[in-house]
Amino acid sequence: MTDQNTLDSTAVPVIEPNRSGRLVIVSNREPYTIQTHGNDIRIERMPGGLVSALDPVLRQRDGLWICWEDTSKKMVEVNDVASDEDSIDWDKIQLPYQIQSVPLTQEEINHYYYGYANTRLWPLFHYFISKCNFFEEQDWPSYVTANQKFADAVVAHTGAEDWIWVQDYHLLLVPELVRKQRPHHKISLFLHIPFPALEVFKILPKRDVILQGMLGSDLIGFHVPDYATYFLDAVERLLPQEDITIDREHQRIYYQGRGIQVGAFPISIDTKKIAALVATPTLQKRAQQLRDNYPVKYLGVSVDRLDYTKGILENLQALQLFFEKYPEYIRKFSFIQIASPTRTAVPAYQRMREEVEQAVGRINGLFSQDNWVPIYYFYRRFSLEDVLTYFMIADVAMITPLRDGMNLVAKEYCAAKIDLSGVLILSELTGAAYELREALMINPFYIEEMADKLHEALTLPMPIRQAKMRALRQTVSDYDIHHWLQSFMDAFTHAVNHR
Ligand code: ADQ
Repeated sequence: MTDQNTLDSTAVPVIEPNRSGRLVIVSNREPYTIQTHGNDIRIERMPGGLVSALDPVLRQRDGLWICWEDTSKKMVEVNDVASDEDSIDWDKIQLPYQIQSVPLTQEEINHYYYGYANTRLWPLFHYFISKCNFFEEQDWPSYVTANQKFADAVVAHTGAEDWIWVQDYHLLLVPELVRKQRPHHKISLFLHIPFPALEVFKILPKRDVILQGMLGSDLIGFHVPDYATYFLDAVERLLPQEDITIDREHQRIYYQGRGIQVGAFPISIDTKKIAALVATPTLQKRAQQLRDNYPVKYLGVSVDRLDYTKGILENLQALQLFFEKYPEYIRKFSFIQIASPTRTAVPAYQRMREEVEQAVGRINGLFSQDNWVPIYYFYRRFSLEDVLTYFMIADVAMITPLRDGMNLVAKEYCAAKIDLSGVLILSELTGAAYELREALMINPFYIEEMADKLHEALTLPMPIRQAKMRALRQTVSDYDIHHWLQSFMDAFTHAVNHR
């Protein structure tokens, strides 16, 4: 049995050692999958910043992760080689810390996860009101039931000394549902997506129940100060005034005899790990070889989940306009779009995949010449090393979400540019735009500006390019994932001590 990620466990001593009690993460998704290839069993850590930040802490502190997936039984076939499930000795599989799964029925998964979470909260919180499905009556009861099951699991497996940290929009009711059963538990919540402005949040049916659910926490964290402000606005305007006092200056809410702290904690990446990886001879060589495959002077890149919030279609429109407006870049510039499959059971995502693939076909049909194509499109998940190799060879990254809580890809691109050579074009509608000020900012709804910014990026003199990238790299180095974790846990401790 191979544990793919044991090396990482040495990386980060984060939380100060004298805080007693376990860290308990409660999230929809599991931290690990178990992959089988013939008789070889691999424990593979799920990709993404959250797991890579929290995993070492949970290992060190013998933590607990409560999640929906049944990690111990999940079978994934690798390289299309089927495994014989009966031949696997499950008792021999040792996960690095306790993982407690919450059993949900298929019906609950359909309505809680695909329904309420992903066709109501996700589109609404990203300002896609027309994509919200408010008509499926079963979605809300399933969201409540699933949240109750998670809360019951928390109550069953934790004590008053533990630090319970609920993650994201799938579980907004869990803090209050735990608090009702365990009034003295230490509970926090972090929202990974934007919290929308009042006029948009108001649209959500059951908005008061959602707010009350969140207010079961001692600390509620958002990526950027504006989201925290919008949350305070919603609490102030949508809950009965006699129950609530708000101290705007200190971002505290007094509700049901408790103080609740609200704050901004911009999530980030493991900058050191990325910088170390891209400096290895293996990745340097791979990058060189990869670059030779693209017979152009300049390369652009974007890496996104294939989600309508990411602005992939708008970026493709901008690229079409770019080749129309600046034909001198024909045969000189190609763009690599890496898109990972996501929520493939949701119709809006299926439609979007078709639209993206049509747009790529249209642009390539219009402009391709001999052995040159304007857009290379990959629809699959890549390893972190592969993603980094593309960042290393790209002169420009175009990160163009129509709305994004943070956006880690923008930060990863900067971390990978150790030679300071790249230019980051970034949507001002991302959380990352609050921090990555030296990026070339674009409004993803303004296609012509995007095309012009791409031209500007490709013609930016090298000293300016380097100065911008140096400043961007300083930011992602100073405020990395460990800083995020430390500042959140410090605020959590403070909030508990000042209830
Ligand atoms: P996401 O919407 O998933 O996260 P993002 O922050 O960009 O968005 O993170 C995506 C991660 O997946 C990155 O690490 C990226 O490298 C990786 N990735 C994307 N496509 C990939 C592919 N084809 N192959 C391999 N890896 C791929 C949510 C919120 C964000 C917030 C994060 C963290 O929507 O706003 O930044 O959570 O809080």
